[in-house]
Amino acid sequence: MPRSTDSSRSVHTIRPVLGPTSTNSPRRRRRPWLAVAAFVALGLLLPGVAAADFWTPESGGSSNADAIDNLYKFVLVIAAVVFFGVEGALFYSLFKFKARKGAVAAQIRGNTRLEIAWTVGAALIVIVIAVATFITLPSIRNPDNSGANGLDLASSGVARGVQVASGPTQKLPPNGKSLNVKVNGQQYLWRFTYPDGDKNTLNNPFSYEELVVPTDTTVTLEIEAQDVAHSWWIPKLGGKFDAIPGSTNYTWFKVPAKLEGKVFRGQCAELCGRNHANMIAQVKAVSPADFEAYIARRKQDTKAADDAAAKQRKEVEAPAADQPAADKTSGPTATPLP
Ligand SMILES: [Cu+2]
Repeated sequence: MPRSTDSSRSVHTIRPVLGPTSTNSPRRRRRPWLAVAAFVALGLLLPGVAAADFWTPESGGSSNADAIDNLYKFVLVIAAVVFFGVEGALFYSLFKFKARKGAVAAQIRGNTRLEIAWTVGAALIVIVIAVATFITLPSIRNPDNSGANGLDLASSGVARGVQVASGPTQKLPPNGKSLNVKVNGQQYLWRFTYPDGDKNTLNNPFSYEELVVPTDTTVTLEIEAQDVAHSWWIPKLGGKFDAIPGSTNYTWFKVPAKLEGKVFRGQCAELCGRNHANMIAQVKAVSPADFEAYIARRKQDTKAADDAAAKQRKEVEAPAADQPAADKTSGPTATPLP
């Protein structure tokens, strides 16, 4: 029977491997080291292959996102050194001091110098990470001034006078000027209200889902929600910010001029209901001139829609006022009640 032939052959092929002489062959002893070497090589290769976005936060759209990413990379390198150091020592000891059957383990008790060394070493690592974090934090939290090629926030134009200082929690650029956009999370979309330079906030241009911003311009965001908790997150432009009803969160970003035309995608990062997965958001970076044209177009569109609505209302109301006689003489309303 073919089955018995197979099994007898497999027994013959397994036996030499399990035999006492085979475990001592240099080829088999080298294998664990090969596995460790392959593991280390894979660990070193992966960051390059997967790029930074796998190991560290996405970045590239704004300097504060880059600063967050750099901080993560810094900590990652330290963590990698510690990880490979500890794992390397562990595997080295495992194989180097592997005891054979019947061997009696040496009884070792403490090593004061070694214990002090790894306590001080760990404390030093924490201090280095803390210092690096506190040095980097201002560039993450404090908005930068707009660049020379950004939207002219001080002069005339659609978005003139757009800086808003709305309290101690909102950080403004050193020159106090930013393009301040209100971000409102609602089940299940984002509404963006742009400044328009006048005091009437009811006629401000707005958009849904896509926020259009000028490049090289500091954009500050006031993040709110009108129903449940949402979370604003465009990964390439910085960290997440909760959008909470009754509370305002602030963040900022500045898209470099070279990224004109780029669209940064994100989506609500807080489970906010059954349509949460569709609550997408994107930020489109355009040139300052295109931004002004966009705002002008939004205003025009809103005005056209308002005018059309007013006209429609007039048309709906008009027949009742124009044809009172016709209604009395014919139709169901003319029939007298019994
Ligand atoms: Cu949401």
